[in-house]
Amino acid sequence: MRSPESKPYLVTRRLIPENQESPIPFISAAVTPEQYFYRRNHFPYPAISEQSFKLSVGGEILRPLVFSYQDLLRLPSKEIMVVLECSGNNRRHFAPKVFGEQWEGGAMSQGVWKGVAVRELLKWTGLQATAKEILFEGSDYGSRTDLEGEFVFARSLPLEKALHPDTLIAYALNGNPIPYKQGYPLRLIVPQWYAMASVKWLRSITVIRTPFNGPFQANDYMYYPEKDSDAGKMPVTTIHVDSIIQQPIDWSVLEVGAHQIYGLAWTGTGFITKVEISTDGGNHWEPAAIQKDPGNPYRWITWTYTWAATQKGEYTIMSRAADSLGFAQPAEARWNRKGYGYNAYSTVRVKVE
Ligand SMILES: Nc1nc2c(c(=O)[nH]1)N[C@H]1C(S)=C(S)[C@@H](COP(=O)(O)O)O[C@H]1N2
Ligand SMILES: [Mo]
Repeated sequence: MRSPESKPYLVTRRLIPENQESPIPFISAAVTPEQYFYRRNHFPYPAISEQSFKLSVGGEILRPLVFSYQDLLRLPSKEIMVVLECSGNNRRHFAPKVFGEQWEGGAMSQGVWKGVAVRELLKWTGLQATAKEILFEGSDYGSRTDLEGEFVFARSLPLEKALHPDTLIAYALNGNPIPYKQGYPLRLIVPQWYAMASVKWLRSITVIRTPFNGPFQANDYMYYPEKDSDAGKMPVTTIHVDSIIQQPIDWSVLEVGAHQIYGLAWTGTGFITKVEISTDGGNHWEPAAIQKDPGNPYRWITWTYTWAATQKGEYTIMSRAADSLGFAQPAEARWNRKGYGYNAYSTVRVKVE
């Protein structure tokens, strides 16, 4: 284990645009400190101007409106602790290998977001009966390697999810304005969905009557189960039940004796009901003690297990979680061409000597 004085930092996958992981094994707080919050960007950071403090709402509504930052601060608000997880988290572990950022387990962070429910805004604008989806556009843009032209980062939500009382236009994180890299000044927050849905630097909301097919929706963030064809493609939506072993870290050397194995578990479907640990490569499983009544199902919970390591040797430790809707982590994740939704057992190898 690292000495307490050593300071971990983000794990760099790419610098332009910036893609860096949170040092998850060393994150002990429920709220990820700003300097350790993971960063996932498709484009260079957008410039912030006066325009960034205005949010326009248009499309299939009754009264098009522009809300200023100040307007939003005056509307009824909510504060929710939410885990944001990139759908490419742990992509690195897919076999056969897939293209894309080779994330390990740190494309994930947690914080308390404060803002106004989308449905609260729409009370002011009204909604036409033709409304099918709501489109959320960011302020960042750029080119892609697979398509001609320039694109803005934009995504839509089905009406039910957009109108869920916990789908927020956030203006604060952990009691402060949202950090620039996390979407300042306004960000959509979509609890329970992988974080591509939580559009940063939000500039406009458009209610639409036909399915949105921008590239971050129709090309990316689709599960393609086949290697050579698009057959069976399905949109990436809710977070798959998952857990991670924070300590011991992979390839640790431990002394004979008792050790705490601990980590996190989370899900986008219901809440965590069980975490189990194996210290023999998945043959036998024992329940871990899980954090009870975390208060909300959108955050991760912590768990811990006391391991009596009485024998010298090499061990493969695994964790697996299950949730209240009956989902459980599989031994092997479902392979898909773009490498989304990985949630197989978390594994670390240690040596006891
Ligand atoms: N405007 C905008 N919003 C965005 C993205 C982006 O590139 N641009 N990336 C998305 C993806 S894929 C993820 S995983 C999260 C990352 O959020 P973070 O950088 O605050 O950790 O933001 C989402 N929202
Ligand atoms: Mo992501």
